Amino acid sequence: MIAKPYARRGFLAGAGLALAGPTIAAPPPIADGTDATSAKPGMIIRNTVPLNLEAPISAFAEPITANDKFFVRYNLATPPSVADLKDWSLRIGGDAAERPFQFSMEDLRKLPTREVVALCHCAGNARSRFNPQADGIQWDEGAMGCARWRGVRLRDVLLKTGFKPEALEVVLTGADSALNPQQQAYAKSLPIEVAMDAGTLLASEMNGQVLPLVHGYPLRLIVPGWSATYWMKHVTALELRSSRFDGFWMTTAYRVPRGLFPVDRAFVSQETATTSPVTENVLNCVITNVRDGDTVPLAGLELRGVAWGGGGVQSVSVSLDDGTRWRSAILGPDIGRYAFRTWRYTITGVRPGPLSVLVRAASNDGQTQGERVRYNPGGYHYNTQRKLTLVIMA
Ligand SMILES: Nc1nc2c(c(=O)[nH]1)N[C@H]1C(S)=C(S)[C@@H](COP(=O)(O)O)O[C@H]1N2
Ligand SMILES: [Mo]
Repeated sequence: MIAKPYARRGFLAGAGLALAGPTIAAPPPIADGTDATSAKPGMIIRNTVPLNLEAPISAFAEPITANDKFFVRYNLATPPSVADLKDWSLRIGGDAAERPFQFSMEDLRKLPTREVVALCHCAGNARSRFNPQADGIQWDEGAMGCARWRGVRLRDVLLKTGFKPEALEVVLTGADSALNPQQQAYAKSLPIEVAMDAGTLLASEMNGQVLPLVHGYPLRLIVPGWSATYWMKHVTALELRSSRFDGFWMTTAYRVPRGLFPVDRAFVSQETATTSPVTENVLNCVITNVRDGDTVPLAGLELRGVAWGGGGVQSVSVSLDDGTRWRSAILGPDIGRYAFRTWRYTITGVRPGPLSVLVRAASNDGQTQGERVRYNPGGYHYNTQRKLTLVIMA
């Protein structure tokens, strides 16, 4: 397949409305993009081109992940620079749009703002735990972060443009470009109902700061509860379509065997007989204060971590006898259904020597993390209950 970059097609090519956008506040220095790796000390460098930085597990000691400890994921080689974005605008069109429109940052500022605390979770997080090895970046558990996002509702933007009853999907395109001309621009579609959901935002702030460059300056999509693959950074175009979008990043990448990961709301127009698109984040948890094989003192021994997904965390439990008995961990405050939920568990009544620990979460929608690894070739949605061995010192 010779893939045409999506951004060169259709209405985008002809959008000549060159509105001189007002100046957009500059992003904070960690985001100037010139030296992103050194500007985020302590990150695990998985790749430099494209830039892929993983957070150390200690970044999740708090339920909100700091901007300078927030993972960075790019699919394409060349993310835009601040200079590339100086004439930024958001163009809206497509066959199902009532009237094509071009928003400047000033136009967007006239819309009411909303805030949401939500987890940005790469569907390939913890991919390195699949055996046999799955294709893609071999993330450990740090390709995620939970932030407070502020912006406008995508819904309000779409209502301004208006759309026809046959609108089926909204395609979002980012400003980054590929090195290889055969590679398609990064574009993802959403079902119109998800695009119109009151929780779906176009965010320009992250944790009270102007959105950092590497996190999508000046505007990125937030889809609470859905995989970060949809959270388009540097979003420059929205296309309202009456038909299924068949770009590479929808039909080839980010797909899982049909039925392997049941979801609450299927993305019906993107289903095939054999595969489904990755959509909702699955129920999951991690342990953040100890790693497998750590030697730890017996006195005051506590496990801590975060859990998420499955429409909200109901409980987290720990087993110290390979799954025979489970005891409840103490949950931290509920800061939002799509946010991290912190948990902790005090270990008592154990002896010095090796100790096997299992942790699993249960969700409001009735799921419990299982022992079985749901292997899939793309290495998505790793969510097996967590297991580690500690060496207890007297
Ligand atoms: N423009 C653009 N947006 C993008 C991507 C990208 O490559 N380009 N990658 C997506 C993927 S796969 C992930 S996991 C998240 C990562 O967001 P972050 O870098 O802010 O952590 O961005 C998403 N949005
Ligand atoms: Mo991702």
